[in-house]
Amino acid sequence: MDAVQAANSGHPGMPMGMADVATVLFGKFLNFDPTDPAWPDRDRFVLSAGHGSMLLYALLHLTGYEGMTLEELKNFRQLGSRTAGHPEYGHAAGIETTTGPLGQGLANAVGMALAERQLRARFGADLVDHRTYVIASDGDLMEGISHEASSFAGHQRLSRLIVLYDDNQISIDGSTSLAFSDDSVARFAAYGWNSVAIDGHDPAQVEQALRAAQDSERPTLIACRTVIAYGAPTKAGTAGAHGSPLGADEIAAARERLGWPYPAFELPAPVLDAWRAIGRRGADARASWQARFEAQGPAAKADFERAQAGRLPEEPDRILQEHKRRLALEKPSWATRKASQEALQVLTAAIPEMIGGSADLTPSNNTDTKSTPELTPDAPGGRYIHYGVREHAMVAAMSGMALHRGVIPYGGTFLIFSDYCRPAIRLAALMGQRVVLVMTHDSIGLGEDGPTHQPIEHLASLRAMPNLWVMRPADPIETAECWALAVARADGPSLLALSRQNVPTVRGADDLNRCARGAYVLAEAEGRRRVTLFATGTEVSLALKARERLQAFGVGCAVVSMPCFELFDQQDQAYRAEVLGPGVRIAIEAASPFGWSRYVGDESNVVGMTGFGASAPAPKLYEHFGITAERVVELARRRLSG
Ligand SMILES: Cc1ncc(C[n+]2csc(CCOP(=O)(O)OP(=O)(O)O)c2C)c(N)n1
Repeated sequence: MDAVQAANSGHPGMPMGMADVATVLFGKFLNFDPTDPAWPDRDRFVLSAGHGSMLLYALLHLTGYEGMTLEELKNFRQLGSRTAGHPEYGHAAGIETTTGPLGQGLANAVGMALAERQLRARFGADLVDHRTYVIASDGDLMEGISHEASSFAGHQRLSRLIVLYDDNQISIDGSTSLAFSDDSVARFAAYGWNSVAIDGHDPAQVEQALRAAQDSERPTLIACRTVIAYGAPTKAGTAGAHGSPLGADEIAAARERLGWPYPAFELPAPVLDAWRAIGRRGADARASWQARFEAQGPAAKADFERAQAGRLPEEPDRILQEHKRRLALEKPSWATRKASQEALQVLTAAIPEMIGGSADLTPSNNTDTKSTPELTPDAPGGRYIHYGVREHAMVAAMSGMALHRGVIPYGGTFLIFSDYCRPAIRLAALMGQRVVLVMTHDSIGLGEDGPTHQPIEHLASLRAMPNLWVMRPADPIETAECWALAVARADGPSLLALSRQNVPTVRGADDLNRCARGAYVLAEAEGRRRVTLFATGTEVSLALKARERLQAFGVGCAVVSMPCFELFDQQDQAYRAEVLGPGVRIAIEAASPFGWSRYVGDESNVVGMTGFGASAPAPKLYEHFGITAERVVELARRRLSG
């Protein structure tokens, strides 16, 4: 309450209401060591009710995390402090994830618990034997993603997942009864969870419930009935304590009521000593883990360390080199989704950390391979996850898996359904996590399923997201290259937009990863370059056709394949100028022209889609919407003469 008051902003209610629960959890259960916050076998703690961040900062300070000084607590929510409003991953040691948008943390935790179990099966319980704890609030449970994530966790029987639900019956608008009358305990029981209700202010009940959770064969929900802003004389139990400072008078009265005579930010030695002792509690566990680790054979040790560090057994470009050479010889006409599966066959065989999955579109996304057997409760070491029709939880769980370390998650759905998981994609980008999204059926080219399934603005809107690589490869070779880039990328998510319809192989043999620069001249002009055609994905072969015709008219025309705007924008000025070239520039992409103007000047220079698609076979749709070589040629000639 003092830190929130000092910041004159923040949420005092939840930290005060859940302090009792957190004390039991940190004091008696959570396995952690502040001197080694990244110890791989630590228990994970996710504060899904991220607005209550001051609770976490206080706990990190009390238990002795080096960077979390009293100064940081005094600078809560200030520029440059470690104590951001919502605890973002990477801001301070001891913070496992960010959970600004309610429900995300809970779904991240599901991924962490899944990663833990997969790694336990792979490396053995000597090295991997921890739990994932979550504090979640009413808001977390109201959000739709909590259903997807918890239903999935129940199905997967993630028994090491333990959620402490802050059942304080208050949210921002007032009593939760305004909008929420679920029986949450029954709801989670119906998901197949071990689900109980307790008094969150009774430490004995908290301890007993946590004890029972340790042995459960199911995930556990402990609904902790608490009072928001416990101890504040007039604001406790009210929405007024949720998200505003309590005020000086209320704080003084709360001190009196709680029998806390010390001034703000002063911690009496016996209290601090007791907490620091809690912080030291995990040192022995970590030391015995270290001893078990040292006792492993050299190969197992190296493998474990490599997986934890996110280092690959070999550069993906090298892993795929032979595959690319073969493609260049055979020149298959595959859909890029099929090309993706072929690249995945090679990658997943070589990289045991890769864990695939799909939100119930496996036969469409082509995300399974010979090396990825199903991951189920009975086959926990599997490498393929049937996420069910749960796109949002899938991507959030993948972020949790990536944050856990040790696995590299990829997962598929249709590109159109990026709308259903966009918040989780955004957090993967914000947190810089290696998550690979396999998004097939990437344009009107999907055909008969029609406009509800045809992405239009999706590429543009995803390209607008910072730190997300949106890649739309043109052919099997580019698809392999984009996969290599996505898997090698350790500091952020990548999205592969892949086609349902076949495309010819347009690239030749090349040991270089040409997609790495985002765009490159695929076919240079014969004679002076007067026109440059820019295209991505399935429209690259169309651009090549248009180029042939223009060249036949004697117009020097180059085709630039542009699989990734983000990577191209990072290139130096000279390279960009060389690729962009002189003269007329036209872009071709069966999607919204939004965003292309920075390369081709004006959206009227884009052959694309301006409205929604339609239901018909793909070739008919391309013709109907005028995405044809003829139209490109016509536009180029108009621009040349204008
Ligand atoms: C997706 C999302 N929507 C809205 C918000 C804004 N918000 C923050 S906390 C909160 C609800 C607060 O109620 P509860 O979760 O019960 O927390 P408590 O009041 O108990 O602290 C809301 C709507 C948010 N953080 N994320």
